[in-house]
Amino acid sequence: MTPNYQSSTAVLAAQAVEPRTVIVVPTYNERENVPLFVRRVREAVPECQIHFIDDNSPDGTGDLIQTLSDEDPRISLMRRTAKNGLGAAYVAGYTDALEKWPNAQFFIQMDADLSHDPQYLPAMLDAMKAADVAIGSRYVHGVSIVNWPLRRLIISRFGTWFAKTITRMPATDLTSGFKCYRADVLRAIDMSKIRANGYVFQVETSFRAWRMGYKLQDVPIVFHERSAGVSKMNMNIALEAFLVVLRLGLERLLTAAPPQPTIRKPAS
Ligand SMILES: Nc1nc2c(ncn2[C@@H]2O[C@H](COP(=O)(O)OP(=O)(O)O)[C@@H](O)[C@H]2O)c(=O)[nH]1
Ligand SMILES: [Mg+2]
Repeated sequence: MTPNYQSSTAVLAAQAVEPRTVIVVPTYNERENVPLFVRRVREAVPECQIHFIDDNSPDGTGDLIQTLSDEDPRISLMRRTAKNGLGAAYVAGYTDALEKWPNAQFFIQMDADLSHDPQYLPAMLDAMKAADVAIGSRYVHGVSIVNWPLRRLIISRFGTWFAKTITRMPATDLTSGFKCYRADVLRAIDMSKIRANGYVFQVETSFRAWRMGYKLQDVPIVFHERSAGVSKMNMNIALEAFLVVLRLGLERLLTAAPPQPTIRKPAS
C-alpha cells in the first residue's frame, strides 16, 4: 500500500516549497556583502527563504543575486527600477513576499551589510513564541554598537530617546531595522499605507502594531558597523523622522490607548 507514503511525501514536498520563515533584505550597492550574508543566514536558519529587494544597484548587486537565485530556489530577487528609499523598498518587498509565500509564518527584515548578525536569527524566532513583533535591539544593555562614529551614535540615541518619549512605545530600539513580524501582524499593519521612508519607517510600523494591541519584544543584539560598502544614511532622513514622530505622538494623544497585548500561543 502506498497512499500513506504518498501523502507524507506530498507533505514533505509542500514543506519544501513553502518556507516557514522569509527574510526580506533591501539592497543598494551591496555586491561585496551579499555572498557572505547568504552563507551566514543559511548557517543560522537553513530552510528560510531569502528575498532581496534591489533598487537597480549600479554595482551589479541585482545580477549577482540573480545568479545565486538560479542555483538556489530559496534565494529570490525583486528588482525595482530606481532607488526610491528604504521604506518604499520594504513596502514593495513585504507586499511581494506576502503574495509569494502566503503560508509563511514569520517575516524577518535585515540589512545586507552584516550589521545585523545572522547568529541572532534563532533568538529572534524564539522570541516570537511570546511576541507578535521581535525587535533586534542595540540598546538593551547600554549601547551595543561596534565601530560607529560618535556623531552617528548621538543621532541614533537622541532619535530613539525622542521617539520613545513622544510615542511611549514599550521597546528600546525604535529605529532598528532588524525585526521579525508574525505574518498576520504584517497583514494587519498594511504597510502600503505607511508613507515614512527612512529610519522612521521602523518607528511607524512598530507603532501601528502596538496600537492594535500586538506585543513588541526586544531581542538584545550587538550591531557591527559595515566593513564593506557605504552607508546610505543622510540628514533628510533625520528630519523626516522628527516630523513623523511628532505626527505619531499626536495620534497617540487623540486615539484610545491600545488594548493589553495578548500573548499568542507558541507556533508549532
Ligand atoms: N532597495 C534599497 N535598499 C536600500 C536603500 N537604502 C539602503 N538600502 C539597504 O538597506 C540596508 C541598510 O542601509 P545602510 O546604508 O547600511 O544604512 P545604515 O546601516 O543605517 O547606515 C542595506 O542593506 C542597504 O543596502 C534603498 O533606497 N533601496
Ligand atoms: Mg548599515
